[in-house]
Amino acid sequence: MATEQRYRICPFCEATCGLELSIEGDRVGGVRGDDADVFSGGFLCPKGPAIRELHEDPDRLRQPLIKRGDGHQPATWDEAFEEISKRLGAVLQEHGNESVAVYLGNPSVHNWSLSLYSRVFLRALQTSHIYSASTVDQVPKQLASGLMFGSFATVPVPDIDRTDYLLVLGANPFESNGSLWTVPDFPGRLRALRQRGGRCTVVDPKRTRTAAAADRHLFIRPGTDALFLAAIVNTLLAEDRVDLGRLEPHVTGVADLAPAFEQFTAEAVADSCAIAADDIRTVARELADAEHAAVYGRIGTCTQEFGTVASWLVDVCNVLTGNLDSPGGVMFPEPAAFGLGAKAGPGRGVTTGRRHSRVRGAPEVMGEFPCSCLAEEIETSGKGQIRALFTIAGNPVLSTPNGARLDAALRGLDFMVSLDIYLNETSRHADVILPGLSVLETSHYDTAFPAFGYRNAVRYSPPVFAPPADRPSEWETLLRLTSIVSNDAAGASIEDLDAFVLSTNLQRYLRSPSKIEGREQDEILQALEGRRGPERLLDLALRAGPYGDGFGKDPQGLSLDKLLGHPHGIDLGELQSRVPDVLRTPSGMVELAPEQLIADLPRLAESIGREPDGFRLIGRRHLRSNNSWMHNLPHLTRGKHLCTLQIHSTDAERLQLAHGGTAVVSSRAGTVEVPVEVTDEIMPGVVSMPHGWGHHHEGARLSVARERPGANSNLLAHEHALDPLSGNAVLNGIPVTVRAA
Ligand SMILES: Nc1nc2c(c(=O)[nH]1)N[C@H]1C(S)=C(S)[C@@H](COP(=O)(O)OP(=O)(O)OC[C@H]3O[C@@H](n4cnc5c(=O)[nH]c(N)nc54)[C@H](O)[C@@H]3O)O[C@H]1N2
Ligand SMILES: Nc1nc2c(c(=O)[nH]1)N[C@H]1C(S)=C(S)[C@@H](COP(=O)(O)OP(=O)(O)OC[C@H]3O[C@@H](n4cnc5c(=O)[nH]c(N)nc54)[C@H](O)[C@@H]3O)O[C@H]1N2
Ligand code: SF4
Ligand SMILES: [Mo]
Repeated sequence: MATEQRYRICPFCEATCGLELSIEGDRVGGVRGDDADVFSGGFLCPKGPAIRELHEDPDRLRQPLIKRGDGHQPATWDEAFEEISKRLGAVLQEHGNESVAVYLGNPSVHNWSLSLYSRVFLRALQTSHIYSASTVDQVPKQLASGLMFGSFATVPVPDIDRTDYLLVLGANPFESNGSLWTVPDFPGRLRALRQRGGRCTVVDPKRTRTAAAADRHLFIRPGTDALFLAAIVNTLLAEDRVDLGRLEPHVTGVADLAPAFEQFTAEAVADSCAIAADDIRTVARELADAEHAAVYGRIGTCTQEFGTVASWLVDVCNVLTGNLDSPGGVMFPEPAAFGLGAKAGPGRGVTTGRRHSRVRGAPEVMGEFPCSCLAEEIETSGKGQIRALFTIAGNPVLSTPNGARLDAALRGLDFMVSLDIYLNETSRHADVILPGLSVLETSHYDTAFPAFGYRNAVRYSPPVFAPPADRPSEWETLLRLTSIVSNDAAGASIEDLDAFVLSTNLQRYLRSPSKIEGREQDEILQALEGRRGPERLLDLALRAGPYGDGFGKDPQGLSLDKLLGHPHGIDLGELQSRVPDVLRTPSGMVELAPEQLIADLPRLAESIGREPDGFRLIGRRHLRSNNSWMHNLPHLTRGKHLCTLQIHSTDAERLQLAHGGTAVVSSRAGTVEVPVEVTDEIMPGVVSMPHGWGHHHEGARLSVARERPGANSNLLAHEHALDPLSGNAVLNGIPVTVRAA
């Protein structure tokens, strides 16, 4: 049979590698990295080729399921929507929209059908009960960026190919392949950095593969990055090493820093961080002295008690050393579509706390409540109690704190719908499960990640296989749900609703600075004819966007037609300086000392000298695993079991824990049993366990994963341990006790 080469951007992680698939008829022969991809250049990790196993996985759902009695039975799409219409309709009628909640999971950002159309569904639903994986992840960084730069989506990334000094805290891109930083082949780029004479320092309680490849690794006590960075800021100020460079006229708040950071000397924080004062000062001096330096922090700095302050201080260091928005420093990528839009003067900035959660009064951030509040909002009766839940590509039973409590709470719902491709720990509670298409049956465009790219580029993948005729794309599913929750008796068709979505998108471009500002709506609509769904929104966004053809204004510019002629993507060049245009703060400047963040420093100061009792638990990632949901793919699951408790040999010896034996780990939230892995790569006093495991639940359909279920580390995370500013869960630095089973 003839083999045909097809190209598909990998949807599994933020590196967004281009894959080359050999297609033999209706089967995938092989998968390799696409050497010609303008952005990833052939790089891939073991999860990329697993796209074939995902496509073929017999457990992957291919038709809706409805829960009847104890089990889930296959149903037609019409039956499934009818069931939702009937049962959700009853909940809405009796308890109102405020009784319906939505939880959005991580793949909803990697799947453009979901990312573009779940917004439409949420708008129609009009509930404040919105939860997502963002509050077990990156909200602290988005909040800090929002306060400094004026938009939650404006996060600078290291310009790694031009930097001389990279400081990495709480990230392990050798395993994760980067996050809030789209950087395929981080290992190769780090090697190149060092070969051209640059240096890299990694701060992490574990000597990770990233740390081992760096020039210097500093062990840090979990949860103390904000103190470490505060001492760097203190040193830069005290030693007069501040130089804002080109950014000088665009920064406000510098003078507020000195009094706020006076007490955070290297000496004051050294014991708390378990890093020598001299080492802290050395890092500060290296940052200041490097021609081009970049500081980057991720999961380890976000999912902790001081996540927002730590995330803020990362960029304070970048600004004070003249490295923000400067080549070789940290820069703001400019995506070809779905970006911020052109500048219209100072912006509105960001606000939080416009609402507070019903049960514990947690402030809304980015329109969401912390996902740690979900269980109590379901359990606690009263007006606004959650009676119905939609999960969209999420598995909160395994991914969020105190999964056991949530697991039990989900049983108490009147009605639940999961948009998911598996019957798993979370979706087993759903009354109706609506599956998406196979990744190979959908087109792909990354709506979010180009805003974090190490370089500007634009890429689109058409579907590899035609989807089965009777199966909707997820955007169509979401529009049908939109119609149901809108109580649209007339039954607007998908095409009508989609036309409405297009029109709202179009109005924004026509009314604000863009390549089509002030143009005639009909002229643009006519030019977009022939496409529907996400493709039509993309064509509009590309053409009205910064590199677009402006519908005739700039014939060389981008359009979807043009992009279709470039299966390996189009490179849009190195990152460019974008301040002040990228700023949306009320002052129109970089706000270096936002009041809300300065006000959190006394809480940080109180943590100095707090002695840890017992162990601190941290998380980790593995190349062959992806959060909770790729454990059913045989190639990724073979070999050494990944779900172990890593512990230093001196600690293991003291506790008489043998390598391969079983440890009992307890926190104030719960207890798990997990196999022991003794390693000197981890800091004494710290233990590490990956998340996303615990696939033993009855009623799930994960035949491979349940063979080696592992233990759920989130049974140890407490739903009340949060960073109060962002509502993000504390998943690293959890106090635990450890003993032999
Ligand atoms: N202890 C601890 N907990 C953590 C973390 C940690 O570091 N430590 N990390 C956190 C982070 S960063 C994240 S992002 C969260 C993730 O949290 P979640 O997003 O809640 O969990 P995932 O494991 O990503 O689950 C994704 C779900 O989407 C489904 N899915 C996959 N592809 C598709 C698709 O195309 N369509 C649909 N409809 N469904 C799909 C999968 O079957 C699965 O049910 O976990 C968090 N939890
Ligand atoms: N293979 C794989 N890749 C993934 C994922 C996956 O599950 N598997 N998940 C994806 C997702 S959703 C995300 S958000 C990204 C996350 O991407 P990364 O942020 O790179 O995530 P991790 O690999 O967990 O790295 C976090 C590091 O923080 C360290 N750490 C823990 N506590 C602290 C602390 O208090 N201070 C400091 N300085 N360090 C600490 C840990 O030891 C670990 O090395 O990865 C993405 N990529
Ligand atoms: S690093 Fe791996 S999972 Fe991430 S995009 Fe590339 S191939 Fe896919
Ligand atoms: Mo994440």
